[in-house]
Amino acid sequence: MVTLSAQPYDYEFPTYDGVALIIIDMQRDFLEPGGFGDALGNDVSRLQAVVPAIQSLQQAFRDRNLLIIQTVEGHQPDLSDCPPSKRCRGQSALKIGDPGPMGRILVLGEPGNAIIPALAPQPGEIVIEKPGKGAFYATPLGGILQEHGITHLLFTGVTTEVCVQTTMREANDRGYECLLVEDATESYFPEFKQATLEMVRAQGAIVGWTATTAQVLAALA
Ligand code: C5J
Repeated sequence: MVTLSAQPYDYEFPTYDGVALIIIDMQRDFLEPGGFGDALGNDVSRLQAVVPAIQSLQQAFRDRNLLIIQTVEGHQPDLSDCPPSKRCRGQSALKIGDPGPMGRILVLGEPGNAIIPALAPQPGEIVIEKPGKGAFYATPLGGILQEHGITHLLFTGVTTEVCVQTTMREANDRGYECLLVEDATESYFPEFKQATLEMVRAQGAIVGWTATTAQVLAALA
């Protein structure tokens, strides 16, 4: 059994092969000016801070040949998978599907919808396209995890309280042992990030564990 020092208590996994790194939505649409996050009025520069931590986890998983799954939030060009409730929410000038400086906002295949170059997947690595906030909804993620025999998920990415937390809760309900990497996730709202860290590990890890990148790397070493 491998023991990873975490909160609220040690996180344990039987084999490295059963652990996957999940990198949520590290896309230009959320991290760069002119994308979806910016259109909603957020300071997107805040999210850049976690890129080095995610890079170091990505490298550690690549070095060990362990499963890495990235997600991207985006919609089909005809917006058939975007409910009007989602498109209209926020009353912003630029809505999902509108042309922006990086192409159409939150549309799959547009330049702004791509994963940032610093975290670009290597050939063969899995990228899940998702129309919702949770990565299990309307995607093949569940089947892929089962095929690979995954039981433990390490979560990173943005934003902590929206797509990361939604996916972590979906995974927890499906029986996965989930850990959120504290300094590898970020929010436009620092207080929401802090609240998320506290709520997932409260009540004896009711949603899951939290640990730092250094603690995860120590367990992988
Ligand atoms: C949002 C996300 N915040 N990736 N998406 O709309 O968290």
